[in-house]
Amino acid sequence: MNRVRSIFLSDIHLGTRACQAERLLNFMRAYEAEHVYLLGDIVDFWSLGRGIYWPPLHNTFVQKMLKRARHQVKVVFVPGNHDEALREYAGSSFGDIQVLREAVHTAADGRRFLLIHGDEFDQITRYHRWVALLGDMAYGMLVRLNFLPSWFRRKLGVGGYWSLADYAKRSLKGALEFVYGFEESVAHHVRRSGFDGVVCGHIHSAAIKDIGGITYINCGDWVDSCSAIVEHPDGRMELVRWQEDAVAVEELMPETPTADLPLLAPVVATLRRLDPVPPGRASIRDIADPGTTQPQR
Ligand SMILES: [Mn+2]
Repeated sequence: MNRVRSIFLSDIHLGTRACQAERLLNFMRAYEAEHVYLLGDIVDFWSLGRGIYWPPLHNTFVQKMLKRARHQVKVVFVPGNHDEALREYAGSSFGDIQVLREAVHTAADGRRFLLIHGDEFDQITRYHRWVALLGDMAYGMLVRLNFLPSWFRRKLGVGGYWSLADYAKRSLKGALEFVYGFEESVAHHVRRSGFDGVVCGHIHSAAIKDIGGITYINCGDWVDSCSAIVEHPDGRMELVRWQEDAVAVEELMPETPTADLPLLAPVVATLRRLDPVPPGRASIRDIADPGTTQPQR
């Protein structure tokens, strides 16, 4: 058992099949802390809205959090965009879990951190919510169902070769630009607000780095990278990548979804126009079943 001062988690996406609840529970078993911060997208209501998926392990995580909160651990929950329905409960609490729109954490070394989910700094989810929602479904479809691209190309009468691998490679540059832009705008905001640093989530890209004198920290996610931030008793922050073997999977599938949303939106629109699909094929509504969707940011 590792004793740390704080644990920071985000983007767990309970309620989706992609959520790595078992690994998360193993991680939580290994760490004891005075503070636990849940920084958004803990429960994926977007996915649950398309159908309920709630296995026992997801329930176990919630129960464990409530139990820790009852036993003198300060548990704070800052809702994200996938659990934004809970933002209206900011200021109240679930059991002993405090719900806040944003929080401030003073580290053992005196540094003051702003704690947010971060979607307000994502230009796409902020200004084009419908694109984000459609992209959320489209991403899952494209990742899981390889037959789709060739199928809709055939329907459209467009020739040529299209592969997911090419698509992922082409979008990698866009993904990097997206991550960079997000980190910069978060750091800019935090600097102006007078904090020493920020702990956030949302983009599923874990990091601890200095951006122009600001300590930028991102918790990552529990969908594929399985990462968390811990604060040691002396205030030192550490990025924990739980089970390094997950890295290979990350490399296969770059974390690009939000950056690709403008590209995916017409795809979804096209698929919708073509629905109902030929007999024997799943309809778009079946395809969008939460069981087959990869949650994103
Ligand atoms: Mn998010």
